[in-house]
Amino acid sequence: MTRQDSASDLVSDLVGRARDGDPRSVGRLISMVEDASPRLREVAAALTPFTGRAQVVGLTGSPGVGKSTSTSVLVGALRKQGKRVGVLAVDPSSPFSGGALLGDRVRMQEHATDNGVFIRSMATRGHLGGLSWATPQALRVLDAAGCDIVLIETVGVGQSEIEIVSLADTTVVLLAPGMGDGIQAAKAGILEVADLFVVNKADRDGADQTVRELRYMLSLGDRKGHDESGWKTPIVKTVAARGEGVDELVVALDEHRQWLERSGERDRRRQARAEAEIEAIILAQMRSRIGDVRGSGTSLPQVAKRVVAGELDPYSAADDLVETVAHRINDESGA
Ligand SMILES: Nc1nc2c(ncn2[C@@H]2O[C@H](COP(=O)(O)OP(=O)(O)OP(=O)(O)O)[C@@H](O)[C@H]2O)c(=O)[nH]1
Ligand SMILES: [Mg+2]
Repeated sequence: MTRQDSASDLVSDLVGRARDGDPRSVGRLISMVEDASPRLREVAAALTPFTGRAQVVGLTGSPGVGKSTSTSVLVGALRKQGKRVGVLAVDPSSPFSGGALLGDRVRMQEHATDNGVFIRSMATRGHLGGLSWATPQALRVLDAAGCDIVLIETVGVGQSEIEIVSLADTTVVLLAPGMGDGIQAAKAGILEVADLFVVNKADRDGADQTVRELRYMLSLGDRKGHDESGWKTPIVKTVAARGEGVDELVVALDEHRQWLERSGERDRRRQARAEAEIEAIILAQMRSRIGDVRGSGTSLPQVAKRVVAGELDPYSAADDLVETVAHRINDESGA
């Protein structure tokens, strides 16, 4: 047996065991994609036939709004229905969350021994290739492992969160009363991406006020792909800390899943997701090859010299280099 054979056996073995629900195999596969293992391509190829089943749900909102608490009670409610659940907690790069992750782990402890739940945190910092690249791969692992639903928790309302949220079939935006969240959300464009709002901490004063503000803002917005295709963004009030409103949230998530299928919106979103993913892979490949092009004795210094000498314009020079890069990628994938 060649080394190549035993490597592919390992991957298909892992995929097989992950599909049987073995948490260690799921963990190893996610590590392989996270670390950009040399077998990444093989892993992706082995997983692909088993993907496309899971409903991917993104939960986002300001720090401390109750995402982890909500995720945890959601997991409990979904497990009661016999669903297999994956959780990706995206470790935020924001300094706010210093101790939060530990808290999350403690909270998630009650699910840690449950074989129908896979929980994984992913770091945004110092990540090879960046999170936008690793998260879809990790999602694919959980999807292939037979998760009916995968919850992705991300902090904040910034650009990178919106990026991650764009991986989801269903995007849940959490707000809490009195945090000025509504206005912030509108500013960050999060109103447009939300399929469902949760006003958590409804045990506090001002929850109804937040719901009203939100309704008002939703009524103003021209929200593409939502209203016109028949989805009316629900607002669910919860007290996640006491598990209140979670059943309503589960119902709303399921209604959105059904609507996605019925309206064709799910396929549209997944198409867009796949396009973005392929694009990201291409760009990453190009970028690494540009590194080669920059090396001494390669084409960049040479063409730059010709630009300086006035023999070549920089656009033509760039065209030449892009062609060189493309050739190298071709050669490599053909090899
Ligand atoms: N009063 C009240 N407190 C809550 C509720 N839900 C969560 N909390 C509390 O709010 C705090 C933050 O909750 P988390 O679930 O960690 O919030 P998070 O959004 O995951 O926080 P980060 O991950 O740090 O952004 C914790 O102390 C929770 O116990 C609720 O419904 N009511
Ligand atoms: Mg959290």
